Amino acid sequence: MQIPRKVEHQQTDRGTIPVYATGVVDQPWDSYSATDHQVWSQLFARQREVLPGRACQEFIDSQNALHMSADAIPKFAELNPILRQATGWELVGVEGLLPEYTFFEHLANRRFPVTWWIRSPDQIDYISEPDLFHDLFGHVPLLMNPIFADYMEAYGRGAMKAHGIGEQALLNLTRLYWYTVEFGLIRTDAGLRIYGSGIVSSKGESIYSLESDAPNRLGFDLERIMRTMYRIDTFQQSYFVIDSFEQLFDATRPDFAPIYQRLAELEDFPARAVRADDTVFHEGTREGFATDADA
Ligand code: HBI
Ligand code: FE
Repeated sequence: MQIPRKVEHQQTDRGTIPVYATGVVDQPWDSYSATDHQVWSQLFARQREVLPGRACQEFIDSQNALHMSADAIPKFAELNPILRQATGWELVGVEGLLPEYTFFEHLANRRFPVTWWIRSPDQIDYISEPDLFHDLFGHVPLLMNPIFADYMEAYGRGAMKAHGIGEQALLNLTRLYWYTVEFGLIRTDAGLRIYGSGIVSSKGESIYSLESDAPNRLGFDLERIMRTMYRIDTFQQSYFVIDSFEQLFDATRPDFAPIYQRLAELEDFPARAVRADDTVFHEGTREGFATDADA
């Protein structure tokens, strides 16, 4: 099998320049080095240490149902039959970040793009783009949950339409993805839990998102989220909390066009804002457990 390209952002002295891939590739599982498997194993074990009691139970159960383990990088060909059986989703290998429309089109067809390469040991604690660990460990498990799986397809369909409407509509939807799929929290009888992929694939943010008193934790509100900016280079300054995956899926039912029109006339909110009509959760338990997000 030909080994696909490793398409990464370019690091220049003027910062990171994104480089996009578009094709679908087979996972070159036999080409993974011992170091690749070791990076997976170390990240998997570290996250599975901090997530029980922090990640929602559906996430943990789904990862187990996919037989993911610290032993080795999972094989897409072994995950796909389980995933297809559960919700009709499947993984497709990609070389790196996809152009937005390409990405949305995959989601709309129940295909999740998973980067085939894994970060190098010196990127263990942070990598600016989605690698195999972020995608496979973080995004794939919840695709086993039927309601969340429906939400992801509905999101993809909505995002494809937003792409045709214009920049502001697309920005509104990208924020929705960011504050739910990537950095969402969910209420449970036992308290707030994590379901966002960007959080579950980061040890620091798995702890910070639930326990620090620095960030806001606000009740899910579609239009509030669509108006809220975000930063990609620090822990989140605000998290949005859903009551259930049903609530998330129901939010995608209405036609978004009138919402985009209304929001286009209104100002955006900084990531740190708390508004008078926000529902605020007071769950942070570690006083002053801040990070550079407060810098
Ligand atoms: N490409 N491979 C890949 N993975 C992503 O998560 C991704 C992408 N392209 C665009 C994109 N995400 C964003 O549009 C979404 O996060 C909204
Ligand atoms: Fe992601």
